[in-house]
Amino acid sequence: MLKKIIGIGTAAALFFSLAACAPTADENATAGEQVNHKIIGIDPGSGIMALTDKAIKDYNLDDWTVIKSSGAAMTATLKKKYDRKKPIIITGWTPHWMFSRYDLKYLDDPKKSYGTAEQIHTITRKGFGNEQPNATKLLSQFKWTEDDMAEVMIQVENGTDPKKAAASYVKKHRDQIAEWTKGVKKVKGDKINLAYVAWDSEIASTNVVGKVFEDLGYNVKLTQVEAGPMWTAIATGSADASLSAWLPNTHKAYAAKYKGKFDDVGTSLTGVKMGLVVPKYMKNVNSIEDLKK
Ligand code: PBE
Repeated sequence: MLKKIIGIGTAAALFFSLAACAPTADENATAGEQVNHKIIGIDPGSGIMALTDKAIKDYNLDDWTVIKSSGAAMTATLKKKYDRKKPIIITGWTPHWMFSRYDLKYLDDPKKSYGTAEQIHTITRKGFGNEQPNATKLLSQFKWTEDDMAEVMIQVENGTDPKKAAASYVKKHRDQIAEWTKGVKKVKGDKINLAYVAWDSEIASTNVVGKVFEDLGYNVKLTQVEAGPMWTAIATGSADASLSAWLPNTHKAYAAKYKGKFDDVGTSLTGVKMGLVVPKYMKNVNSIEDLKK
């Protein structure tokens, strides 16, 4: 009788130790096995999704799938996984607040699928520069750094309304705003329509520049659209300007499609980056090459 009880106990112990082993065995799995060969992507029209499809071809990652979602859904999934130290691979870009909130790393991209030097450009519809040289002056003088943008992005991520975060940035950086508005005159209700995509980086820039325009007396409209419609809006003239153009790589296809139908009036941020991103606790993967294993 006693032996039987011990027997059951042993079986139960074995069962539980096997169950406890499962995550350990998981740690020895390849990154592909750990995440079911799935990359958590963002909105399908974004450049990073097109570049990720290209990376899948460049690296022969035939058995991988890129999940379409949105910037917000992707960061929500990242939070869920990160909090439990679970494996995850996302499409990521810098500047983004996620790099200050979490310990993340870019996977090396030896084949340069995601390009090399990239900048955020300001574009306007054709003819806007002649019609509204004053507004265009501000648009082309708008320049800031990754740290500047992060100030706004982190506030928004912490729950501050983007308009309020932008206003507090403008209040705090008077010298910088003086540079952007050098030679720009005050107006009385001139209209400007800025089209943007709801990526955290562009929510920040568009709200800040919108606030500066407002303080100059402009009647500002911020129009939130998807990436494709954003480019179409500028090309067809239904929006005046956008601060959301990532060039030369990310939005290459859009810029080619609408060649001659928009004006590139300046670069607001340089040294931006894009690629596949994982938490640093995923020690078994450092390069996109490793995803083939
Ligand atoms: N992004 C952020 C955009 C540009 C800005 C990298 C998500 C894109 O992929 O189109």
